Amino acid sequence: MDITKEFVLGKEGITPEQKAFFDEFGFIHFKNYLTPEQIQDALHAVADIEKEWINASVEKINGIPIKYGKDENGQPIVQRFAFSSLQNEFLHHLLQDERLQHLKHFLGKGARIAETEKDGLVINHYVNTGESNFTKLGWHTDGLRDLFTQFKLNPMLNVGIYLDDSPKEKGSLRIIPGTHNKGLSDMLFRKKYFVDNTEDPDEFIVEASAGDLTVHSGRLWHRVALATLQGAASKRRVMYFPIIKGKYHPKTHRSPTPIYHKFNKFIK
Ligand SMILES: O=C(O)CCC(=O)C(=O)O
Ligand SMILES: [Fe+2]
Repeated sequence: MDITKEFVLGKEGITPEQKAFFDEFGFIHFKNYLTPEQIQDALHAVADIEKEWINASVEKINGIPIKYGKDENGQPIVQRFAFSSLQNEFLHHLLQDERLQHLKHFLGKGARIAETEKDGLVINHYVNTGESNFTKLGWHTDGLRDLFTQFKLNPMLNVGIYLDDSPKEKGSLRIIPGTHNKGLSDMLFRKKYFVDNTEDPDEFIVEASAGDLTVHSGRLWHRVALATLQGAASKRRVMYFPIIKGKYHPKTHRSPTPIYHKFNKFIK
């Protein structure tokens, strides 16, 4: 199959071709999932939450640290949001779209969209400036975090919804296709987690447009490269939510901070 192929996520569900593509690569890209109007509404929702959290100096939501930094104009911004859909009606509503229910099919029976588990709906805001606290993200898999918190690996998907265009000049998501199927020792040791952010000869660059939706397996190796662009031109905002299986682990304001987040503050 051709890894550059892009799909449409229809109301009718996942096609056999889409399922086969995902099973082979551990990844799939759907074009134009959101309308331009929905993108604008989502950006307004993000701005509302941001204003509220900055005013109230919110440090954590349900135990997950909120990452702050400064934008291209030196203004304080939130660079990593967690549990956003619990803070905002529009974002909550966005996650109820019936098309998203079909994505569970990539994981199989018993899968659920996790709004109140893990970090909920995360929004990453990368910008490449001196005062930014989030410009890139080293090689990792998302599923390994469960080993620290639940002492086992659970099947999971991470679904991304793009709010900005993401050409390769903005760094972009880089994946190593097929690594979702390589077994535990590959998942543990293929790369140095988060520290290594160097190009891999086998990496595929996911160049998405605002409104696109991507799905990757929790076992797939991926990174976000540093943008070659600077300032406002490098701005990249993507929402992520997990689809998971296994025991229900909802979080509350009493939830402790998982250890892997203590390392996250070193990541710029
Ligand atoms: O921003 C992205 O596209 C990827 C983010 C990511 O890999 C993560 O938050 O685990
Ligand atoms: Fe990730």
